[in-house]
Amino acid sequence: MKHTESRRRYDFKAIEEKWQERWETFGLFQAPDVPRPDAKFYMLVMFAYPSGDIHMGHFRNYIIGDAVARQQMMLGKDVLHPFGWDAFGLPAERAAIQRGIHPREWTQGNIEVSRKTLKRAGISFDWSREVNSCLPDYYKWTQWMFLRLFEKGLAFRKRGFVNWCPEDKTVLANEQVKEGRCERCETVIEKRDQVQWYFRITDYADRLLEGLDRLPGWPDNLKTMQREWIGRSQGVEVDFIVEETGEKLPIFTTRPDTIYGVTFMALSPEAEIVDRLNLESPYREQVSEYRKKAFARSEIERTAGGDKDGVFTGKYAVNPFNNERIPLWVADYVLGGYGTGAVMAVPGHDSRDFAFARKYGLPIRIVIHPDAATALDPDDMDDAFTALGVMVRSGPFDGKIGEDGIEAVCSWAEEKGLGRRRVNYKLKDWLISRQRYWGAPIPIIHCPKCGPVAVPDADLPVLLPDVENFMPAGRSPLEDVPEFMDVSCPACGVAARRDADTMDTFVCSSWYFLRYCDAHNMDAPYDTAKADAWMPIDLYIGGITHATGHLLYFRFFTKFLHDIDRLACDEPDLRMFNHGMVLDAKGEVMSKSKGNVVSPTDLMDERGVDVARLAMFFTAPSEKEVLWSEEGTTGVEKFVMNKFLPLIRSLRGARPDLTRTFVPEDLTPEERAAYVRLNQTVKKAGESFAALHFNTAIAAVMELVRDYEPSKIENDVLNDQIILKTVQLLAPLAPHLAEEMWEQAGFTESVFKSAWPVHDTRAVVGDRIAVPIQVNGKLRDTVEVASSASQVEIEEAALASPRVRQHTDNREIVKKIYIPGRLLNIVVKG
Ligand code: ANZ
Ligand code: ZN
Repeated sequence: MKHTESRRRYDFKAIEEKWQERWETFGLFQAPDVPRPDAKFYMLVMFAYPSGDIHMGHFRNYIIGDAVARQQMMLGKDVLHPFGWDAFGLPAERAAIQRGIHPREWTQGNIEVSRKTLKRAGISFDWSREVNSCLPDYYKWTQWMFLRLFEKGLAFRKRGFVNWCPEDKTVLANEQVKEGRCERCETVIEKRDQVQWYFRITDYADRLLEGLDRLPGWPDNLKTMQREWIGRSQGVEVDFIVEETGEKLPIFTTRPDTIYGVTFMALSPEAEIVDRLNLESPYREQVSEYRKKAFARSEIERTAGGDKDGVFTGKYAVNPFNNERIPLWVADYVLGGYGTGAVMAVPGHDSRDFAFARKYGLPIRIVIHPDAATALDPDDMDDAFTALGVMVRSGPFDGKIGEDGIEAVCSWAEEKGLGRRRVNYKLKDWLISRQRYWGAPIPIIHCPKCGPVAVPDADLPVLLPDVENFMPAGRSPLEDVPEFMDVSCPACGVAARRDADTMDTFVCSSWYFLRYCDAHNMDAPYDTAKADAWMPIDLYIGGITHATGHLLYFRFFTKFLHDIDRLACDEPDLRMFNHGMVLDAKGEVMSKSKGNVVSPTDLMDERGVDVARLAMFFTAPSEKEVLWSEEGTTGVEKFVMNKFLPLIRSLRGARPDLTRTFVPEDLTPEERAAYVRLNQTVKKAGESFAALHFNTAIAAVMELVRDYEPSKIENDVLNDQIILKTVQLLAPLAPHLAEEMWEQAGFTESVFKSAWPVHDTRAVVGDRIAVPIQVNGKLRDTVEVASSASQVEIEEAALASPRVRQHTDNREIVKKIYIPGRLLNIVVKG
């Protein structure tokens, strides 16, 4: 009962509406066209699939970005904090099909609902820059991007085995296949041989790798995932020779030092050379049977541990190093899309080859010994010896060790024309065409005379026609729309057909962050000067699920646009933050498909936006998962009602002086303690915000407020500072309440125009002080020492700091200048 009463004490609805209206009227979140140099902050959150109203997971993601954006405003930055809709693509289309309405209608409806909820939550988005990827004024430029890539040969068509989702009836990029299943509907993927459009992201593989080394603000696990996905591996291609036909059969190996240990070769079922081996009965039938079976298996099944199988072809090839006859097998542990799709099998030194050889009774030959003193016997082994070692039974290479052996074999292969050094990547070119309706049409016209011809820029956008039937049918529904399909060739004028496919939505999301910089440009995707002024992104918040998809693609686009002089930076984002998931009370990830979503709207209706926000922030640091339960809100709500809001009544109405600092002599011992406490809290909150650990900022402020006793503080300025700085520190987290209190305190401008509190470094931390340490006049670190510490002790503490030592080690210290309690400057020579 008491609870309900206390809740009535503040009319959150009225306060929220009042401030949201004012923010809008004053354009508080409207970013300038071009920010002041050195004072910009680009705060980006991943834009949303409009697949329904937003749920707790989105809510959490967006309030984190909001807190950062608002704090950056208080830090004096010009902030760009935009939002938009990733409106094309499978999820929207699938949901629309389930409900039997047009994807456009369904998408638009969801956008309206979600936008309202986000506004309701008080997120400081600059709505004047809202983008929507399914509108022609946006996808016109997605098509423009395609054409620029096409001009440079980076958008191209090729035939090959592609991932096919039988449920969605479309091809998928490698990045959209998770453990052999469609990422969206979890159907097992099939392989189909088809002509599709690709972006040549592999041309950028090395730069995408190298760039990671220049991204200290990216989490290590994310960088590792990208490195492994790109999967650079250095080796050599050696040409084996097919015995009967003399055809070259190149293999890729990272272990050329084992080449004298080859006892069979394994070809992937996809390898075209199998068709040219002139197989004889019964091998022909067996191989054909086996290949059919293999095509039906997913890549994950083929490469997982466990039984490896294959079939003998009845044919042989020759090892060019020793002219040995090597039997040719087809085995599906060899993948069609990697290296040359053929492997020289060395059972003695490769585990998969070892298992295969044991199964089919093929010889195992040891050609590497762990060291000169230890010999291996295949009969005693139950797995291959895979480490580097000493080459044996390897002709002229006997005795070569490890990397030297590898180098020697590579050089020999190149000198004798038997092969060439090669770098391979796991990364594949990005398959971007989709046989689906709901996407940006590919701006290409197929002419019987000229081949694929680009739609001229002046004819963009190629509008997506309204169709009755958008059901996926294994080919693009656009093929059945003659008004769309039948055109004349832009180059020669003869009757031609449009490309019927649409682009993967990940193409739309590869450049949206640039459109935000100049969202209404009618003549270009964005103005380069404006984009250069805002880019790179200072902080990007989104899910780790995009690690090897979107987060690679947007780096690729950035590098490409940099290369064609459309962008100065070549990495889009300085700092990446992957927020934790929101789980339901049972520990399951909240998601629409699981039907366990909790709506933030209900919570906001019941307890107010700011309590909802504070409760979410308070549960966990931003990178951690959150087990959401509404009970957690009660404690925060009590704090707001009983402690935070009433603070304003203790203001003394002294002329607010927030920058005034105090020296101990100004204050009574009790005040001194309170002053220290205040500054500790300010410092702690600043650090917590930097780490996006808003839970600890809230905890620190709660303690400050709990221990605040107005009766012990005579100094009016100090008293008011404690209250007003508390309001400021919580402002980015509970913005409506903070504004209201700030106004009640007599300020006429928004609290977000006030300066974020800075702590007084001289203020004691308990009985400790923080002393800034300079080397040659440059600030290198701050050390904490007892306030009574002597100069010698402070010097010792300074020289123990690794950040200071970086600048003093191996240099002569010529003098130390100490201003008691304020500063130590170490002067070095050399
Ligand atoms: C002979 C050999 C001997 C190998 C040995 C390894 C150890 P990464 O590092 O992933 O690039 N390989 C080559 N193409 C393949 C394909 N299409 N499908 C499956 N396996 C393939 O691995 C390169 C190694 O994987 C190559 O080196 C090859 O086996 C195999 F003691 O060649 B190795
Ligand atoms: Zn033509």
